[in-house]
Amino acid sequence: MIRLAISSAIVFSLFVGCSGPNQSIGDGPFSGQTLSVFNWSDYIDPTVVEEFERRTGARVQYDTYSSDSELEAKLLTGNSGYDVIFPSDRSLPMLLKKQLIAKLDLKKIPNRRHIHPRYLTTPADPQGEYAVPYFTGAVAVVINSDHVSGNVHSWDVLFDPRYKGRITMFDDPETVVATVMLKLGFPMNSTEPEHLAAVQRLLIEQRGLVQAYTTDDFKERLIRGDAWVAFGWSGDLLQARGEKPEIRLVLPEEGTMLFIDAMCVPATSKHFELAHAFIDFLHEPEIAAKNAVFVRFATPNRAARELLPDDLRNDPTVYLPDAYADRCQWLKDKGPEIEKIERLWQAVRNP
Ligand code: N2P
Repeated sequence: MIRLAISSAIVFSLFVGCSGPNQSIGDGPFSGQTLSVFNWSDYIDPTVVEEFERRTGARVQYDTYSSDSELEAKLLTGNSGYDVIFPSDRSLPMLLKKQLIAKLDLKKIPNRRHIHPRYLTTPADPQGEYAVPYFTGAVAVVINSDHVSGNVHSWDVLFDPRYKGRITMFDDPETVVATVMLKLGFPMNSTEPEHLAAVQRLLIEQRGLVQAYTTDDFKERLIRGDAWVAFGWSGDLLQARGEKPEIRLVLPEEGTMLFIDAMCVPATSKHFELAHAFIDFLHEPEIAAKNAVFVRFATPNRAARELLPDDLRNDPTVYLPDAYADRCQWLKDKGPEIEKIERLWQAVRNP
């Protein structure tokens, strides 16, 4: 986790109301209850969680993960003990199919009305009854402009031998393969053997340049100045830029992979009411906006977006212009073909 010192976050917190000084944890409609939350790392403003505790009297037990597979493994054990989780568009269909997610009571989530309708339903959840969108974003590249010269506009910089030992790559086979497909001009979700072979060759060639394969530690490495080129989630990369202004985010011209994460209640949750209260709270426009300032991903909450400081509301690396979004794609469920990608990754990582 990193602490953020984004000036707009501080300014912003001045006009987002907090509960009165007399209210402390212990009072409130859910006092004595504990809500167990399992979310991606660096994906919530901690003061928002505190505010929820103050208002409701509940305690929040907050754990984090850094990959879809970590969340899936936890849920597949049967009783994870969690009350709210944040699956991505890639995990959700599988979790639904295995009946691991509870149907929501949408009447208890009135703030859902602020969410742009385009995000409310998905083929896996056609009525939007199981998942409430949280944030959407992309994967991207950042460079440290003190060390990386030239007009960087492509995924190519991740494969540039001049930056040997200064590059971090994601440790996430499907995402890496998807973006290398785009770099090579193939369809992002391709599982064609010759496309996969070309991706594998390139990733093996790149191996000697890579400082670390990581899905969360790239941020600290960038901030310390150890990494100069990093592959990461767009919001996390922007969080790093907030700490180190020489960092520059590149949305590669070849396009990129988009994702959306949703909030769900696991079927085993024993705090159904409280879980709904938390999901609804996170979509109160002021709270959602405060959270969006912190995490730097795109909020699907239209009322919250209106409340953002101008620079963030209009940042094209957060709210992608249509012309760029048209070049981007979502992951498709690859079914058993996913094994091909796993084998490829084994060959790259464990030769
Ligand atoms: C937040 C990671 C974003 C989640 N640190 C990607 N699904």
